[in-house]
Amino acid sequence: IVKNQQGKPSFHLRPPHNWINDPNGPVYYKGFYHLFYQYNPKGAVFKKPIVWGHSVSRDLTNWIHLNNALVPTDPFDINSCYSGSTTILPGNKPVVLYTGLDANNQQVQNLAKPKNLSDPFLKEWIKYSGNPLMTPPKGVTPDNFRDPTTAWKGKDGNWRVAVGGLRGNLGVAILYRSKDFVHWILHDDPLYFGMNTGIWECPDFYPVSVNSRHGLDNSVNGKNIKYVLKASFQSHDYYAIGSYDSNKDKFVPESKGLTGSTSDWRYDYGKFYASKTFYDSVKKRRILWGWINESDSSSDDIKKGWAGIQSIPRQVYLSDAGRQLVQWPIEETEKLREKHVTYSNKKLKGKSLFEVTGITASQVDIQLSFNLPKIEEAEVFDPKWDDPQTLCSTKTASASGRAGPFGLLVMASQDLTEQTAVFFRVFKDNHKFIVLMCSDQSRSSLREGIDKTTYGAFIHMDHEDDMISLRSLVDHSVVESFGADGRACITARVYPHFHVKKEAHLYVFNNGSNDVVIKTLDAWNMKKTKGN
Ligand code: DQQ
Repeated sequence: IVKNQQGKPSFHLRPPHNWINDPNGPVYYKGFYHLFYQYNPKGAVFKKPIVWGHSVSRDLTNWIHLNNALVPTDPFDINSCYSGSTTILPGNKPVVLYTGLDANNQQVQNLAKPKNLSDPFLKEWIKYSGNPLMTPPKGVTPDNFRDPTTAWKGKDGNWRVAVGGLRGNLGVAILYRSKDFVHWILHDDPLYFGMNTGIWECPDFYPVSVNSRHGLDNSVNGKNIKYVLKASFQSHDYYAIGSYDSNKDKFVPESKGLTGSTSDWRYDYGKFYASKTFYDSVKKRRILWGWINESDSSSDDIKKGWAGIQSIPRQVYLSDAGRQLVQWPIEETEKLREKHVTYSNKKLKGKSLFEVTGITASQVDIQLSFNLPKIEEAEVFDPKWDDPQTLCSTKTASASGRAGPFGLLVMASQDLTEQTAVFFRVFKDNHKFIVLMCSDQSRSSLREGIDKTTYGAFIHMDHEDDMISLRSLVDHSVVESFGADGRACITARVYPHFHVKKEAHLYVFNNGSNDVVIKTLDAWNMKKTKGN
């Protein structure tokens, strides 16, 4: 039997054919979750005109693919409908702000409303006749002005929205204000900016609760709230945590800014771009979606007839210490689990490997917690190591250390000639520990012409943490990994050759000299979802 030869996902969202990229306008409305996305209806490559594809779901896991929601029709968007966001206006009325490529290929911001608010599918959209609402302001070139955020209401009752852009050498979140959602006035200063980052695409700005995992509506006011500003640039989604000065309409980061350096926070240290959050009022949580692009070549994609995946939706909230965000696959993901295997208190001796059998390793959710009995023997961290990705590329899964590497080999062939290693290595740093989390794709496929870059992230552990957890969602060609309960995430794309005809294997390994204890291991087969 030829199994899933194209690496097509079974429980990640994407339409049956063609190219997709950024998630757009996620929203919950009358019983359905909506996700729109950048879509080329004519092929598996990025090519204008781009439209808004549209899928709906009751549970964020099974999807119905609908007709395109926004397609180029008017001078203000005739060359493409680029990214944008939904805002729910008072009276539960969703509206969309999106970027149009106008007749001169200039980037402008447009408004669209549902034709029929009694249709929970929101199938038809009407573009406002007065579009565009915003054109590139002074100092911003016509091709550097795009991707409006969800709007939020200030204390004065007026709306605010941020649009991504480039002004001189500054990546900017350009701020506008409006009383009526139609007339928008440019604010002199941006909400925030970054120096020499290049254009900021797909900004996202939202409040997070300091003392709860519950999400907050974008327009919330009150105490115990911090703000997150995310911008997409240089192929990554960077975020900062800070406060929002609503009088000056400025974001003030509390420590790290948005500079594009290896010390900035990232949602994901692998493939994950142009992401967007929305507030789910039903379950009172904030959900993050990101675009995961292919790592094979464009001619491979044309052969496959599809390219691009939306990530598993992730709940986002502030970590206990409040310094960073934590991400975790939404709880609905657990409903897809079927066949289960489990182990506990299993010792993994130095330089050993064991296979997790009894599940379908190409479609699995696996969760483990590791404990290191002699953690004080870990090697000392060298402060010169500032780039975890580089460190993972030199300290690979086969380079033995004392406390690690240990972790998973996913999408592995039986003879291990093809394997993707997701693993940890622990270092001592004064009285604390630094964990290096890696996803090593260098041996993921015998095929050539695939981007096999290794990814890495640092996780700072407190002395009390004597356990480190790892969860990986493996779905044929996509591996989404969550380290230390979601404090570092790495998403990778893999295209093993063996997968065409044979089943994948899953292993746990310890290549360090010291023993590691698997406190718990749970692995489940994942169901194929509707829409796949
Ligand atoms: N993708 C869209 C733009 C956005 C970019 C075009 C980010 O609106 O800036 O498909 O991936």
